[in-house]
Amino acid sequence: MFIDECTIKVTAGDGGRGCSSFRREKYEPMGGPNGGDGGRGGDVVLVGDENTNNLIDFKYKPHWKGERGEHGMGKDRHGREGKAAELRMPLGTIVTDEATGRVVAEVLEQGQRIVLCQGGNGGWGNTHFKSSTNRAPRRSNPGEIGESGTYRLVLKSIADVGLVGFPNAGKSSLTQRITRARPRTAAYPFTTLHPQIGVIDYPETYDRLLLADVPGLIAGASDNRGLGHRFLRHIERCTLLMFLIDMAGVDGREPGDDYQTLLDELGAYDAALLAKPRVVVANKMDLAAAAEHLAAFRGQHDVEVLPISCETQDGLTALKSTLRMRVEEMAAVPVAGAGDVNPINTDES
Ligand SMILES: Nc1nc2c(ncn2[C@@H]2O[C@H](COP(=O)(O)OP(=O)(O)OP(=O)(O)O)[C@@H](O)[C@H]2O)c(=O)[nH]1
Ligand SMILES: [Mg+2]
Repeated sequence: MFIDECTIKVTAGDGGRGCSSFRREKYEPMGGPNGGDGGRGGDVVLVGDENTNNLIDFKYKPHWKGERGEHGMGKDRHGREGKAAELRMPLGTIVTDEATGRVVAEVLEQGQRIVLCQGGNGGWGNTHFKSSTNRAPRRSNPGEIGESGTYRLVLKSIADVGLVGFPNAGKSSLTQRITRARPRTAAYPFTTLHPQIGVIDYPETYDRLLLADVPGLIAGASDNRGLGHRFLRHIERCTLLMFLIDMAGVDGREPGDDYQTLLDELGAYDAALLAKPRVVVANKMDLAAAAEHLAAFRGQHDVEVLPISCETQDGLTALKSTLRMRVEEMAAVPVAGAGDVNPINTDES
């Protein structure tokens, strides 16, 4: 199952208690205070993990706790620090504090560590309280309580190129052809039920692009027809959108209408998607009807169209280099929408 939103409850560990004790040895009367400090409680830490693209772990295990710090002990022994709770999150996870409704963190990079809740400090042992006037303090501090909270997680996958198209247009076939991902393909609509990310390799230059294969869109998706359009969040952060059109009209629709419908549905979800640069790709050019449809399409829409066939693999090399060129062009321009999310601990109201 694919989960891209859920709520978690986390609690960092409390600090350990400070200890109150006195040195006791044979022939050593009046030994001084020697109570150790409590250990710090374990933090709750988010760790970016590129090997997962799913929040399912958190759906089924919504409670996470940092370990309590160990209590201080006699003979000046300090308590051990509590172990942190490490939550391995897919890249692209946005974390909102339910109490304030504010975004507190965004996991973007492999290995990135974000402390979501801090463990409590350990309490002081009674050695800290000795002074010239009180040489036998009995006072020690309790540990601090660890921070806690309820957080909403929303995954918006990170990819350079997002695929947009009707069911059966060949999105997954194309993903199979140009990446190492192996999404299922079949001759019926809605084969793909959740987003999958594939890597397009450019061995000559060691470059790579991430491609997001998402479920198909249909007319009325914004009114929840088909799979709805909620999954479009997974292309929100793409630099470039690739519109894949079944140019042979295998399912009996007009390719030109398909393109318009896709634009309408994207706009209904979020107009910002229409502002993104796009590449229009005509698939299934190996089929007989395709050439004629392509000519008609070019008459209808004033966009550049790249003809390909996933079947014969024609045009795929050209497509790959176009994608790279367009993404690189955009890398020079600041991406709209990037930086909307504040990293943790920034102060702005
Ligand atoms: N003739 C021909 N058939 C193709 C081509 N590309 C894909 N197909 C076929 O079209 C059908 C649908 O392909 P998929 O890749 O599953 O389509 P999809 O867009 O991922 O579909 P959903 O996941 O259902 O949204 C499959 O039967 C493919 O074999 C092509 O270039 N030529
Ligand atoms: Mg598919």
